[in-house]
Amino acid sequence: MPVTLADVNEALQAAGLTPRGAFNPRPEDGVPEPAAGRPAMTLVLTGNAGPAMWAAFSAARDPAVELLDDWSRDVLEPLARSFGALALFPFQKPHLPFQRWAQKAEACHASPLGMFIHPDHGLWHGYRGALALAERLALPPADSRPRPCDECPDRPCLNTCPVGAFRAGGDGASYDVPACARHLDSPAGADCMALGCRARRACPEGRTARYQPEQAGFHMRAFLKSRRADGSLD
Ligand code: B12
Ligand code: SF4
Ligand code: SF4
Repeated sequence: MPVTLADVNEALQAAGLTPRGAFNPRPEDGVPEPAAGRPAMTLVLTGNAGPAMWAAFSAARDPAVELLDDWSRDVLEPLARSFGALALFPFQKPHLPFQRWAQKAEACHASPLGMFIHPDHGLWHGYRGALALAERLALPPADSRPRPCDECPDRPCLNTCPVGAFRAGGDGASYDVPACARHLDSPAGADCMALGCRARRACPEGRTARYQPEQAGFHMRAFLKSRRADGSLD
């Protein structure tokens, strides 16, 4: 029986991951070949939107000491092999253009913060990996819902950061990473550290998809740790 998108999505969900759309790539999309001489004909994205991924990760691993990236690799690599696919990750280097791919796979759009916004999940979603298949799977029509930011004249996300880390007109390129990291590393940053980025929380979209404090704190600690490691706090 040929593989279908429903088969792949079912396996992802069983592993605690949320299917995040799929598309049939072109060479300019830069999707690595699943096997030598066999170009990727389908890319299936996966990640988190809603509580499923955090529930699966925190049940399988101790979030106080274990890395989400390690769990993602351990879950996705065998799953990819079972479909003859290549597993790709947002954290692998050189960085793969996951956000460009997301725009082709789902109704995802760049927000003024750089993070992508989705009509259902707002800013509260992410990517844990993708499966590149040499087979061309039949896909549903693209979801062409518009960017929520176009109907948001006040743009509260841009004036809520206590250190003004995001500038109007930004596309992520104007995100002042050192200012953000220094704030998070100070007592005044306790609110962002415990509940997640205040600018992200100001967005009215996808409120029900907001990360719970346990997950929000986990991501913020991982972010601050990585900033310490790359010298952003020096
Ligand atoms: C490098 C990186 C960062 C860097 C630098 C960003 C920069 N200014 O360049 C730093 C470390 C600062 C960063 C921070 C964060 N990031 Co980041 N980051 C990445 C990473 C690994 C690579 C981006 C890249 O260079 N891609 C290569 C280019 C060629 O791909 P692209 O798709 O064409 O590039 C797009 C992005 O670079 C985007 N972009 C540009 N600048 C920025 C800045 C920010 C903050 C973001 C989120 C995106 C963004 O615009 C490009 C055009 O579409 C991606 C994963 C990935 N592989 O894409 C995650 C990713 C973009 N980050 C993500 C997130 C969630 C964050 C954080 C919110 C982490 C957190 N706390 O949870 C923080 C923001 C801190 C905060 N205030 O909360 C998510 C975004 C999910 C979404 N909803 O869109 C991604 C996709 C990772 C994931 N696993 O889902 N990030
Ligand atoms: S607050 Fe408005 S402009 Fe900012 S991300 Fe949310 S919908 Fe977009
Ligand atoms: S985490 Fe806090 S300091 Fe950093 S950008 Fe978001 S609101 Fe600003």
